Amino acid sequence: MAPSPMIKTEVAAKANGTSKQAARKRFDGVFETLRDEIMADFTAKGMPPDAISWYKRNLEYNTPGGKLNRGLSVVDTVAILKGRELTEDEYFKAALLGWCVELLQAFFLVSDDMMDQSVTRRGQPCWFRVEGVGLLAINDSFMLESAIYFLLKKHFRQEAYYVDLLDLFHDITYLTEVGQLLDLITAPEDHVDLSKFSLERHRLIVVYKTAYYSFHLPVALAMHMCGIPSSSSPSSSFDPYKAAQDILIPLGEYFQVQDDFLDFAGTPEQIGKVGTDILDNKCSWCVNTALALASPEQRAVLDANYGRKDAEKERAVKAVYEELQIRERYAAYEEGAYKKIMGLIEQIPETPTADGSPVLKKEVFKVFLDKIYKRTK
Ligand code: DMA
Ligand code: MG
Ligand code: MG
Ligand code: MG
Repeated sequence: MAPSPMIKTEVAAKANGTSKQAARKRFDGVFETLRDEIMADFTAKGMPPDAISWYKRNLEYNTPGGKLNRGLSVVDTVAILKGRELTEDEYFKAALLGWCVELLQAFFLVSDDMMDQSVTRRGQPCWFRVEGVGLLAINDSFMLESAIYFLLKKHFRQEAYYVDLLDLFHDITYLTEVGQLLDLITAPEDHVDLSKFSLERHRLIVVYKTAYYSFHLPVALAMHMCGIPSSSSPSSSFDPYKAAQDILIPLGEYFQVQDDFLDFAGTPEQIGKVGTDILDNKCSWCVNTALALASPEQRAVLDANYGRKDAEKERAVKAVYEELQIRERYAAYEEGAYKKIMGLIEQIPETPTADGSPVLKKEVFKVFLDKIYKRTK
């Protein structure tokens, strides 16, 4: 008997799952090599055993263990741009850049969890909450950041594009810090003022705090590694980095709206963290959408209960969200965002260059979009 289409799809999904697992395992293997390199250098500086085990634990607790979407996307993008399987050396270099993105993220997350007073991250206590860590986590976050520049120097110092990699990490770190600033000053802990919120303000925050480092950075790193020039030819005004950014920023905005929605609607088992946005007075997509729709009575409930560090008040806000059908609004937003981004991707030119150097490909962005579309974690 021929297998039903349903079973075929399940088989395909399983095969896909297995290859995803294999890709992750290979990528994890590179982390171990890089961690050993970082630790060998640290040890060679004459560090004592307690310092060695501290740094190692910091790296291991905070760097792997996430979804690794950002890191793996560097590898995927390099493979798509080259249009063939990567050599062992190319794979290692792409994965190394991927782990540098993950280290940058680890640096941001350790500090973000302290500033947001979060409880769990990736299904375990936030690093600063671990017994004996506390405020030392501030310095630990700096050391995660420094590991990026150690690795880049060790492996890319001789490449013509080394300075482009440094510029990218520096520029994007700054933009992300700007985003964290906007996020935090829009949501002061001791003063709730919902009139400061708007979807415009929200867009600005998420573009800076998430989109640049999560979406633009991995793709731009891969493009540099593949030798894509910043202008396709001296006579052309087409800049592939700008073209990529014009898609990746809206994509990142959509991703952070998902993060905001899941903070409200996801279970801790799903998302690996406990949502704190309502308690923390965050300028989240959910509250902005609710504010735009609320009746005067609902607005009064939001004003009296939002950002108050009180579980009962958090429940009152969530009840207003349900009344306003935030889940349905989100589903509609998601469909709209998907269509809009697909439209942008279709406009990317794929004209071959005269010298045969790699060009931007639509596939890079389609893979990204498919990875996050309808995500639940
Ligand atoms: C995190 O934003 C931003 C950075 C730069 C780490 P967030 O506080 O919404 O993230 P999370 O919900 O994961 O704490
Ligand atoms: Mg946070
Ligand atoms: Mg935050
Ligand atoms: Mg969040």
